[in-house]
Amino acid sequence: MAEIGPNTRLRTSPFYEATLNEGVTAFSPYNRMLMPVSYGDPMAEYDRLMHGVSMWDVAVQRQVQIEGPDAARLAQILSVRDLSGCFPGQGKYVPMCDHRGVLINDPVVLKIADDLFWLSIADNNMLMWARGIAAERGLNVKVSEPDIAPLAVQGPKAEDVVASIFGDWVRTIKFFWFADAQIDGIPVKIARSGFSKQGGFELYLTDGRRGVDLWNIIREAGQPWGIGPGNPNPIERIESGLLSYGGDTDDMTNPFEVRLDKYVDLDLEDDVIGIKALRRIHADGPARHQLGVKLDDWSTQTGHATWCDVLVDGKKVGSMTNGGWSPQLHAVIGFVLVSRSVQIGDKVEVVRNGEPVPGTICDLPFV
Ligand code: THG
Repeated sequence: MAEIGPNTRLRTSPFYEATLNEGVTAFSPYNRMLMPVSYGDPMAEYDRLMHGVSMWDVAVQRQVQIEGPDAARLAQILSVRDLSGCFPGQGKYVPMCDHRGVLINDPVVLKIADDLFWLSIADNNMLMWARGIAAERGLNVKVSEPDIAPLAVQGPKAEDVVASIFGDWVRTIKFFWFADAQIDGIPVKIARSGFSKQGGFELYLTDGRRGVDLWNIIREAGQPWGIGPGNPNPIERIESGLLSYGGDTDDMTNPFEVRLDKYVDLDLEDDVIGIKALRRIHADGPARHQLGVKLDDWSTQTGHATWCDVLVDGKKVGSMTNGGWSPQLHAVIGFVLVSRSVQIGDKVEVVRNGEPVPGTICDLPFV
C-alpha cells in the first residue's frame, strides 16, 4: 500500500510522537496536518468516550490569531454571529461565510482579550482568508497562526481527570469559557468544550515543545478512570447531531441548510461578509436541509466518509454525507443533505456501491 506521511506540507502535531507510542493506525489530513483518526479498535474508542474518558490529539484545530486595535472589528466582519456579547475568557461557536453566504468554516472563536482573538478552525484556510479581508478592508491587525495545539479530554469522567491534574477549580469553568493554567511548567488554556456531547475539556497547549509531556501527564492521571486514546468520534458526533464542516457541507452549503440558524444574526451590520446574501437566502428559503436517515438493512457496515446519492422514486434528491453503525440506535444512521421537498418520515433509498438500501428520513439529533 502507498504511504502518506509527514513532510513540510503535511505537518505533524506536538503530540505526534505520543500518538505513535499509543499505536495510532490511521491519520487523516486536516488543515495541512495529520490528525489521528484511529487506534485500531473503534468500539473500544467509542465506549471510552460514552462511559469513561478519552484523549484526542486535535492539534489540527489550528488557532488563527487576530491581534491589534481592529481585532474585534475583523473578528466580527468574518462572523455571521454577533460577537458583541462575548467577554474575554469566553468562546463562541460561530459560522463564517463567504460573500455568497456559503459556509466556509464553523470555528470556536475564543476572545482572549479585547484586542486578541483565536479562531479555532475547522478544515479550511482561514489564515489566508482573514489576512486577505484585513488587508482589503484596511484594518490594523496582525493575523498569524501560532503553534497552539488543542488536546481534547472527553467523556463523563473527563472532569475528574482534568480536576485531578489542575485542581477542583476547573469544575467551575462554564461551557465554552476558558482559563490559564500550568502543569510542570507547561502552559495551557483549559476550556470546557470539545467535539462531542459527552462533556469534557480542551487543553490548548501554547508551548509546542511540551506536547509529549502533556500527553503523558494526562495519560497517567487518567489511569484510574481507564483513559485511552481516541479521536473526534465519527459515530458519536452523528448520534449527537454535530456538524462536520467539509464532511457534511459542500461548496454551496449555507448555514440555514445545516441547522446553524440559531448562530446567525441577520441584523448585523452590512459589512459582515455574507450577511446580505444570508438575508436573501433566509427570505427565499434555503434549497436544501440537513436531516437524518435510518437505514433498514446495512447491519454490518461501519462508517464511511464519501457522499452517497439519496433517491426518492428512483430520482436523486440529495446525498447522505456521513454515516455508520450506531450502538445507541442499533441501526446504520447518517446525515443527509436533501431537497426541502424531502420530509421527516419519507422513505428513501441510499445508493452504496451501486446498491440501493432502503431507509427512512428522521429528525436530528438522533439522540
Ligand atoms: N473545538 C475546537 N475547535 C474546533 C472544534 C472543536 N474547530 C473545528 C471544529 N471543532 C469546529 N466545529 C464545531 C462544531 C460544533 C461545536 C464546536 C465546534 C460544538 N457545538 C455544540 C452543539 O452544537 O451542541 C455547542 C454549540 C453552542 O450551542 O454553543 O461544540 O470541537 N476548539
